[in-house]
Amino acid sequence: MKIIKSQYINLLAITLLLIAGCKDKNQISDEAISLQDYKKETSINTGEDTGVTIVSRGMNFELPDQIKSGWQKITYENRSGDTHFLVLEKLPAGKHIEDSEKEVVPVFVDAMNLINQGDTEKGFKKFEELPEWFFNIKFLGGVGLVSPGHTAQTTLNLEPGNYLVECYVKMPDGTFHSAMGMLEEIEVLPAKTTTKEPQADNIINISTEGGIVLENVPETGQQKFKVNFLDQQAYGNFVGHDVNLVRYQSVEDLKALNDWMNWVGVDSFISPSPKNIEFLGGVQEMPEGSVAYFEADLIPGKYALVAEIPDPASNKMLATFEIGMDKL
Ligand SMILES: [Cu+2]
Repeated sequence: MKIIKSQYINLLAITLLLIAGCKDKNQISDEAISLQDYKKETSINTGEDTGVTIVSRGMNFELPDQIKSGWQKITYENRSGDTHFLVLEKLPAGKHIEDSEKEVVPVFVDAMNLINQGDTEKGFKKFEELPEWFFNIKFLGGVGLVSPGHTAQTTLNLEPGNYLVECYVKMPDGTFHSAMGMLEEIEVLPAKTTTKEPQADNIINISTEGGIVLENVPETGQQKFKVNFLDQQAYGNFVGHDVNLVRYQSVEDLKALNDWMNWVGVDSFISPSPKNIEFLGGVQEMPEGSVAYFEADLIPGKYALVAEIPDPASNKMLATFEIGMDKL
């Protein structure tokens, strides 16, 4: 097996390694108990018409074990003090989070230890021990970045399967949130919802060449955005482009935002996120040809649509717009 079979390898390398060695079961026992209770209460919430709600109160996701496939409106309530997102990573058939922990995580722990010790070559060679199925994980959307105290809605047409649900924003010391408990599994059932594809007020096209293009200026109030993934590719941070809606105050804020969006950067993609930046959701990366929707309640102000890639501005993936400024 070649070392680099997937452009996602390094991202997954780091994100999956985190599971190991980091979760102190004693420390999180109280949280784990309450999460279990929550799951009991919500396991019947499979998202029929009303959609599914996922909540973070700390470094966690409270979510049902199973949801229906088809069009699903995911409401993500970030009740924690940190910025998060959630990306859905479809596992190959028959694979579960336990398989990742058993077959993938140890490889990454060993590899990253070697890399951290300065033996980069040996470290990367370690990745050859990854199981074949690891390279068949698919990123199929999710909710964009959401600032503390905000709730965001994203609607996806989900295909059945088992998914990892992950946030890999970083702690101030560089530890990924997935290592702190923000990695879960959810099963998308063959049974479909009766939910119809949403109608959008605004169209966003995203592509490698064109960047992020907003076809019209949104109005104030509750707005629905349709995101068309015209193509997809991996960037210098090993992930593909996505769309995140941001409210900001000044041009200086945009510079900080542009620097922050690259998780590979030592000082970037760390919560708390830059001041004066409010993340309002969006759609995580999806394959070429995919379509997804997100909603936001827009008040008069300055907004940007930004992708989670290195230097989004130079890739035409930091698009700004203003609404209702005359009403301020
Ligand atoms: Cu997070």
